[in-house]
Amino acid sequence: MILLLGDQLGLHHGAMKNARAGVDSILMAEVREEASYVRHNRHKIALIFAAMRHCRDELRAQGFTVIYYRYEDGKGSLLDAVQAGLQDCNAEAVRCCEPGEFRLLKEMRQWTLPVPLEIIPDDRFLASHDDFSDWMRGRKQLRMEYFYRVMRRRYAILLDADGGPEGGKWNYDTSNRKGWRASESIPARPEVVMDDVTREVIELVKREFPEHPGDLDRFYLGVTAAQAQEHLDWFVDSALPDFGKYQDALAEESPWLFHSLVSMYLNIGLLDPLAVCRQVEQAWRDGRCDIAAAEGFIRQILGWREYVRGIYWSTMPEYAQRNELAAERPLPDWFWSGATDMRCLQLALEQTLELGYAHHIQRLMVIGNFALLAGLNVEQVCAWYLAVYVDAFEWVELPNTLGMALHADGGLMASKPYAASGKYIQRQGNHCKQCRYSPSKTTGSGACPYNSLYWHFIDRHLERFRENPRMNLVVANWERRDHTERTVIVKWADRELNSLAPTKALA
Ligand code: FAD
Ligand code: DLZ
Ligand code: SF4
Repeated sequence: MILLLGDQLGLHHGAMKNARAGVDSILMAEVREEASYVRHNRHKIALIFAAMRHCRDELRAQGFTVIYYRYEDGKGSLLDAVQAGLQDCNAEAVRCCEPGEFRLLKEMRQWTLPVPLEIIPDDRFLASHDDFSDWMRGRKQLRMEYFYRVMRRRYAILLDADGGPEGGKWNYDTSNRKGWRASESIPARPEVVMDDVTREVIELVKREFPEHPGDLDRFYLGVTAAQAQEHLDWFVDSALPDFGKYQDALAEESPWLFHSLVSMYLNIGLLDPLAVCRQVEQAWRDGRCDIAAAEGFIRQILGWREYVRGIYWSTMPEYAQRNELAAERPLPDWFWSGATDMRCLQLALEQTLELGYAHHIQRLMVIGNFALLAGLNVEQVCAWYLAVYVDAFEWVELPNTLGMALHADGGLMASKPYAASGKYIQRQGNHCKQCRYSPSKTTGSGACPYNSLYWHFIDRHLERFRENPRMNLVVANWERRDHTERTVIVKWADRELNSLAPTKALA
C-alpha cells in the first residue's frame, strides 16, 4: 500500500515511482491533524484537498486502486487512515515518500503497524540530503551562491559551450532591483475554471474551517498538473520578460506583479523543478526574455529552493529552537487582520490573509523586516508564516523565516541581517505615497516606524554587529551621531514598540 501525502502529488516521483496498477493500492486521506496543526490559510487547504481529489480520479482512470478518505469520513490522523487502509487491502507493506516536515517524519518513525513501513527518499528535489551534506562538509560559510554554481554545473543549466555561465556571469542580481513607478502595465492573470470537484471542496473548507484566514470567493489556484502547467506557460509568455527587472519591486496596484505563482505547485508535486528551469532556459535561448530574467528566476528554484531544504534537513530539529537575537516580543494581533496604518505592511498582510500569497520582497523586506526590527517572538512569527501562505511547508518556510528574515540562526544562512529602514521600501515601490507616515522622518508625529525601529535594532545589537564586517559601516554611522540624537530616536522607537498591541490567542 502506497501512502500518498497531500503535498506529494506528482505521479512519477517519490512513492509513486515504479507503482504497479492492479497490484499496489494507493492510500490518500484528508485528515483533521494535517488540516489543523496550524491555522492554515483556507486557500491552502482547498488547494490540497482539491488537488488530492483530482489526483485520485486520475489514478483511478489509469487503473490504480485508490483508497480515499474524504474529510467527512472523520479520520483524525494519517496513522488512523493507514490503519483503516490496511484493513481494506491486505497489503504486505506500506511505502511512503519521506514527508516534508520533521514533525511528521518523527511521528511516522514511531508508528506501530502490523506490516513494515518503508520510507523512501524524496527524489523530486535536485539535491539529495547526502549531496547537501557533502557540499557542506568543511565549509565555514554556507553561501547559497556557491551551492547554486555547483547545481548549475551539475544540471548543465545556462552554461555556455565551455561550461562557463551563459553571458559571462553566474549571477545577475544587480540588474534585478528596479523600483516600481507604475509606468508599465501588469498583465492580468488567466482566470481559473473550476469544476464540481473543486467547488465541492471549497464549500467543505468554508464550512469546516470558519476560523482560518483566506477568502475562498477569490480562489485563484490550479488544482491539477495540467492547470499548473498552463499557469507556468502563461508566466513564461507574459510575465517572465519583466520578472528580473521588477523582482524586488513593491506595487500598490498588484499583489503579484510579474512573479510566477508556482511555488505552491512545485511544493505539492504538480510541477517538476527541473522541467520548470529548463522551460525558462529555453525561453531565453529562443530570445523571449533577457538573461537577467532567466538567470534570476532559475536561481530561485535551482539555488534558493534546494539550498533552504538542505539547511532544514541538515539542522533539524535543533534549528527550530534557535533565537540568536533573543527576540521575544509577542506577535501583535493585527498580524491576523492587517489592521495597521503602515501602508506597505497593511497591503502585504491583507493579501497574505485573503489570498495566502505575498511575493518574496513583501515576505522578506516588509513583513519579515518589521518582525526583525521589532524583535517579534521567533517561534510565533514562524508559526504565523507556516499558517498563512498557500505554499508553506516547514522545510521551506522555516529557513526562510527563522534564518533569512529573522536572522535567528546567527548568520548561518545570511552573513548580515536583511534589515532596512523605510527608505528601502520607498525606493522599491509606491506604497509610501499612500501612507500616513513619511519615510523621510525618523521621530515625531508622522515618522515612518521602520526608521526609528531600524536604529533601535542596530542599537540593541551593537556589540554583535560591531564584530560583523558587513555591518561595520552602519554601526559607525550610528555611533557618529551625537548622544542626544541617538537617545531621542531610541525613545521614539520604544514608544512605537510599546504601542504594539499584545497578542490574544495564537493558533
Ligand atoms: P517567484 O518570485 O516567481 O520565484 C520563483 C520560484 O522560486 C518560487 O515559486 C519558489 O519555488 C522559488 N523560490 C524563490 N525564492 C525562494 C526562497 N527564498 N526559498 C525557496 N524557494 C524560493 N517559499 C515557499 O515556497 N514556501 C514558504 O513557506 C515560503 N516562506 C517564506 C517565508 C519568508 C519569510 C520568505 C522571505 C520567503 C519565503 N518563501 C517561501 C520564498 C519565496 O518568498 C516564495 O517561494 C515566493 O514568494 C513564491 O512566489 P512565486 O512562486 O510567485 O515566486
Ligand atoms: C497541508 C496538508 C493538509 C492541509 N491536509 C492534508 C491532508 O489532509 N492529508 C495529507 O496527506 N496531507 C495534507 N497536507 C500536507 C501534509 O501536511 C504534508 O504532507 C506534511 O506537512 C509534510 O510536508
Ligand atoms: Fe511603509 Fe513607512 Fe512607506 Fe508607510 S512610510 S509605506 S510605513 S515604508
